[in-house]
Amino acid sequence: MKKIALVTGATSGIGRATAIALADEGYNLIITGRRKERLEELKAMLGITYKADVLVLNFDVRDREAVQAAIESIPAAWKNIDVLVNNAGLAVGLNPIQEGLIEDWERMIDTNVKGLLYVSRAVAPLMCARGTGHIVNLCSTAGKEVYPNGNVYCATKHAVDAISKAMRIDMLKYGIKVTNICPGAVETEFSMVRFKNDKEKADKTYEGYTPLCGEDIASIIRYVVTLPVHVCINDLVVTPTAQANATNIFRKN
Ligand code: NDP
Ligand code: 8X3
Repeated sequence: MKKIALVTGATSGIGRATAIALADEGYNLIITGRRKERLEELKAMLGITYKADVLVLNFDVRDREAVQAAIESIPAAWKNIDVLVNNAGLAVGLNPIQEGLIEDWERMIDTNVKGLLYVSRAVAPLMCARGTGHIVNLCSTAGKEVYPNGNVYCATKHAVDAISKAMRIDMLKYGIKVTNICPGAVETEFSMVRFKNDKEKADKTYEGYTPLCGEDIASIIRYVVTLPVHVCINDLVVTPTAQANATNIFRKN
C-alpha cells in the first residue's frame, strides 16, 4: 500500500516541490493551501505524471475550525497519514520593531505558529494512535538566529524550533519522528509575499549569488522521510553555498 503525506502550503515554492518529490517517491498526497485552482492543477499533474492519488484540502491554516473540519473530513482510508510536512508559512514586512505593522506581526504569528499548531493538533493524534508517523516542520535559519528587521518573523521561527523539540519529547513514546528543517535563502514566492508584491525588492534578495530553490529543500525532505525507521534527523540547517548565516551572503557585484 502506498504511504500518505500531507503537505501544507502546497500551492507554491517548497511545499509544491515537496509534494512532487514525494509523489515521485511513491506517496499518495494530501495537498493543502488557500489557492484552490493551484491545488487542482497540482492534483491533475501528480495523477498524470506520478500516478499518485491526491486529496485536495482547501483551507486557511489560521482558521482553527476550518483546520479541524478539513482534517475530520478526510475519508478513513486517507487518515493513515505517514508524513506531515508543516510548510505553510510566510514573512510579511521587514521593518525595525519600532516601526513594525501590527497586522503584519499578527499574520506571521497566526500562520507560522498558531496555524502549524492547529494542523499538528489535528494530525498528531492520528499518528500516535497508529504508533507511527513523521512530522517535518519548516523552520528557518531565522529560527536559529535573529537578523536586523527580522524581529517577529524570527520570533515565529524560533517558536517553530521550540515546538519541534517539544513534539519530539512528547511523542517519543509513540515512535513519532520530528524533523526541523532550517533553510537559508530559497527563491520562491516568499520574498514577493514579504515585500507585498514589490518585485524589485523581492528580486534584490537573490541578486549576485545562487540561492536555493524549492526542489533543493524538497529533495532533502524526501531524504529524511525515507531513512530507516530507527533513524531520525532531528534538526537540519541548509543554506546556499554563498550564505554563511542570516547576515552574511557573498554577492558577486
Ligand atoms: P511560498 O510563498 O512560495 O509558499 C508559501 C506557502 O504557504 C504557499 O503554498 C501558501 O499557500 C501557504 N500559506 C501561506 N499562508 C497560508 C495560510 N494562511 N493558510 C494556508 N496556507 C498558507 O514560500 P516558501 O515555499 O518559501 O515557504 C514555505 C515555508 O518555508 C514557510 O514556512 C517559510 O517560512 C519557510 N522558509 C522559507 C525560506 C525562503 O527563503 N523561501 C527559508 C526558510 C524557511 P496559499 O497562499 O495558496 O494559501
Ligand atoms: C526565510 C529566510 O533569511 O529571510 O526564512 O529569514 S530569511
